[in-house]
Amino acid sequence: MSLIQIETEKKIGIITLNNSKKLNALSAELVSEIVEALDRLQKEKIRIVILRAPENTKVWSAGHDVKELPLKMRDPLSYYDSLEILLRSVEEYPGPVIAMIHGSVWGGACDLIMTCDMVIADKTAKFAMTPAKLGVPYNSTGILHFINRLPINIAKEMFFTAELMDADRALSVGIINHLVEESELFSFTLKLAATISTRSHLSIEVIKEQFRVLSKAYAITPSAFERVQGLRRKVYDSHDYEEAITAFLEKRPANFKGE
Ligand code: KFV
Repeated sequence: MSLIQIETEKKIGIITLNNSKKLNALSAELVSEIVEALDRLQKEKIRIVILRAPENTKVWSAGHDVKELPLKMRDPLSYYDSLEILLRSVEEYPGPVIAMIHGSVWGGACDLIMTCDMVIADKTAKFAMTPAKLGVPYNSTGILHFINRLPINIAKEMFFTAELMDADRALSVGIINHLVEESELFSFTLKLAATISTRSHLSIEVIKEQFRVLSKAYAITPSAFERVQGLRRKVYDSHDYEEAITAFLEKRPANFKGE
């Protein structure tokens, strides 16, 4: 059975994450369905996509499937990790991908909505960036998504506290483009997408690509890159990483030692 639903309405693609039993955790299986859906919509020349969860869901997505993170000694967020594949596929979609948010958004799902081109949400929306709860050394492209979107002090607060940020604050710091009534969430998002669909697809496709290329135009030296990878490795080789993943699986708080 499929973990997502795909519809098209007035040449707008709508992908609904539909695995509420697993709180839409971004498992390799769910991710591959989303990536395939994006490929299919692209082939059908659908120029705008809305990414949503079912109505009345409490959790939009619980983020990376923690049960699929390596337990130890391996980079949990390397280039071919399913989350990374999904983020690139959203970034490279040749038209806007709009995140429509009702409910809470956790960890990798928070990175996903930061990677979407726009975010429309209602008051139930909440956002938490949780790697420090799970001892995860976040990856550099992921950090960059936040640097590009938020003031650095706000991004740091999200990463350091791993607390949920409510919809009003998320609007004021710029995570959300529009905060709308729950009853109007879908109609508002669809109307925004419909407006965009009257503009030049070609122009929008190229402008999106320009934003993507330019927002990544940070050159670092090979040794700086290797240093960052080395620092990250210290984290995923640590007691704390193994302890935090084990603690999640055992449903208990992690006991961090700082090593
Ligand atoms: N991965 C795998 N399983 C998950 C999960 C996740 N991210 N989140 C929840 N589950 C499982 C959970 O273990 C339980 O399984 C079921 O979903 C319902 O969760 O086998 P079980 O016992 O049925 P509950 O009971 O925790 O649900 P609830 O009390 O309603 O709480 C919901 C929520 C979202 C507050 C809680 O499940 C939660 O805190 N989940 C973890 C959220 C999170 O920290 N996500 C970040 C994952 S790490 C990540 O994305 C990245 C990239 N990173 O770097 O850290």
